[in-house]
Amino acid sequence: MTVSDYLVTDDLTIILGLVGAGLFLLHNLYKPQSLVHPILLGRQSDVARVRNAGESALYRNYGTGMLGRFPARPNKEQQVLLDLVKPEFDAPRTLWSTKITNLQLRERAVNLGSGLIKAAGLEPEESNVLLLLNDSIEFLITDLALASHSIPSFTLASLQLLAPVLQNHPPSAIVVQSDFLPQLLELIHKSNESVHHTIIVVGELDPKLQRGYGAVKLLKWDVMERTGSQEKVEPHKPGPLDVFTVSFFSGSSGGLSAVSLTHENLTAGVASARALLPLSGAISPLDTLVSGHSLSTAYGRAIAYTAVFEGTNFATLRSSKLIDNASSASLADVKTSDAYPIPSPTIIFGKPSHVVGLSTAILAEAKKSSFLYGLAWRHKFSGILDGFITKQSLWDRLVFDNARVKVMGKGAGTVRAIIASGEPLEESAVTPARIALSIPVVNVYTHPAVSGPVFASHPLDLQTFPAIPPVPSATAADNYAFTYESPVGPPTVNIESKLLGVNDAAVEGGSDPVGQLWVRGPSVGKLLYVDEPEKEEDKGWVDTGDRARVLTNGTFKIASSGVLKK
Ligand SMILES: *[C@@H]1O[C@H](CO)[C@@H](O)[C@H](O)[C@H]1NC(C)=O
Ligand SMILES: *[C@@H]1O[C@H](CO)[C@@H](O)[C@H](O)[C@H]1NC(C)=O
Ligand SMILES: *[C@@H]1O[C@H](CO)[C@@H](O)[C@H](O)[C@H]1NC(C)=O
Ligand SMILES: *[C@@H]1O[C@H](CO)[C@@H](O)[C@H](O)[C@H]1NC(C)=O
Ligand SMILES: CC(=O)N[C@H]1CO[C@H](CO)[C@@H](O)[C@@H]1O
Repeated sequence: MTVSDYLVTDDLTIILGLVGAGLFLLHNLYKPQSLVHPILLGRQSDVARVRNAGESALYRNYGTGMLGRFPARPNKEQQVLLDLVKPEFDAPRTLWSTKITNLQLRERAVNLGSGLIKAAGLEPEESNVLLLLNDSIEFLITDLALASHSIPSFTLASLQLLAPVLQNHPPSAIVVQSDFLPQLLELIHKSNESVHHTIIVVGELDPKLQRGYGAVKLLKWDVMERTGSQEKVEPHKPGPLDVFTVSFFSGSSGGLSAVSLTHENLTAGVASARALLPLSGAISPLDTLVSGHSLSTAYGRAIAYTAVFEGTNFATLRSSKLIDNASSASLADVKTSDAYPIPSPTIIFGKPSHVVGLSTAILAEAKKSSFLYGLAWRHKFSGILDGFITKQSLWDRLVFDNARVKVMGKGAGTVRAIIASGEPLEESAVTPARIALSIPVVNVYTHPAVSGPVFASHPLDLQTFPAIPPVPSATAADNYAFTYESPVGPPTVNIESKLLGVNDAAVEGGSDPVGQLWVRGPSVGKLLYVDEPEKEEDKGWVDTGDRARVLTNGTFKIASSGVLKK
């Protein structure tokens, strides 16, 4: 053995020693800090000190406070719908397939509005117009045009409501996309309502149809817009307290229900939706929002206008189509926004099934392609127990990044939050989704009578209390056991809520209040016809028809299918 051999060994020892010391230091220096302090998560609502017998106390968002005023609009300038298209913001962005600036959008709305008054004979404060359109720029322009002239629009949460609405609340005019026109004419013909109808058609108009249904006035949307551009009509300026839309939906027992929304109810919904993400990650014009919620619903409308207000790119998923909707909210559905010339999505307003579809596929892919999957899962999981999640760890680089790219394509690098609502998100699906996606997954409770979110979980709240198996297999069937409760966080900034029919003795005894959920606030509309007679409004309170439980920290859980586990 030579002297240099010793030297080599010594070097190696030193290097190993240094590496060991380095790792030790790294581990201690970089021990993840909880993204949000657990004390904040311990008190998420402001709870009134007193409560009425048989009712829970009132709950409000902690940020709003019991004495605070609700932020009924994003800024004081946004009084009515058109104000959400900020005139001072002039960067173009893409809405579905159209690259457009705010001034162009405003001008198109003015032109169409003028055309609808001049050429279609609609009358401010007299007419009302049913929108039978897929989510599209035409929907948005029509909506803005009607709202600016104080002509309320009607929307249907699903096409099944069309026949009962035509029969019971015939509108003065209908804006319909051309592919649905034949069915619409057939329906009008059958319901003997043809005399009153003016129909404005988006897309190509088949001249044969005009002849077949003589009593119906068929006009082209394009022509209305063009006519209006030549002869402008002064808008009939609405006030924030005026009703701008009536949104029809099926009530909890399946009957026809409707809610009227004022301009203020919608600007409030936009203000609530903006507050879903932490200030540090607020929505900005650099974002691309993608939504799986139809503009024909109060929530979907608020999301679309949030995108308009923030100047982001925006498109909707195929499952949100009102007409010819064969799509379910699945993994494939998330990718349908790729069909639009928008940048890769950054924020997805989807459904729980979108989240589960994505995370199941990512975990399955990761498991298939990396032997480190189990180890990686355990490390990410232990981070979550510390309240910490990142997409930038070693384990992401080694295991999850590739799987995300395989499943999400470009979106793997760009999507920075998923907001899930519309169905219960099963508790057991949440942690796997956080590991798979490693971005905020916000669980939201919405209601057809409320624009914007009602309840929403804290985006950085990673707390999980039920036992989670450390390394679950990555298939949906054996992992996501059905549960009845999903925590949806505290009321959002424009909501106050209470539970009715609570057991006083149990609540005095310290149990969580459980009862019928009622909500009130600037983003809550006015119920017009309710399917069950006993559901009456009471000083702006609306019965959601859902049962809920409220936890000590002011977060709510909704019972799905009317059964609440005690
Ligand atoms: C329409 O009118 C015809 C004849 O007047 C009548 O038989 C039919 O029941 C009516 N349909 C509806 C849906 O009212
Ligand atoms: C909806 O908006 C109107 C004003 O536009 C407001 O008076 C009402 O309180 C809002 N709805 C509720 C339930 O608060
Ligand atoms: C479209 O279909 C999906 C799945 O069937 C459903 O969840 C969604 O609500 C529908 N959208 C509309 C606007 O009807
Ligand atoms: C507080 O709320 C969260 C939901 O945001 C819930 O998961 C958790 O169980 C609650 N924590 C406590 C200590 O009650
Ligand atoms: C996604 C989708 O099918 N959108 C359609 C909805 O309706 C408009 C208006 O007819 C079409 O242009 C869209 O292609």
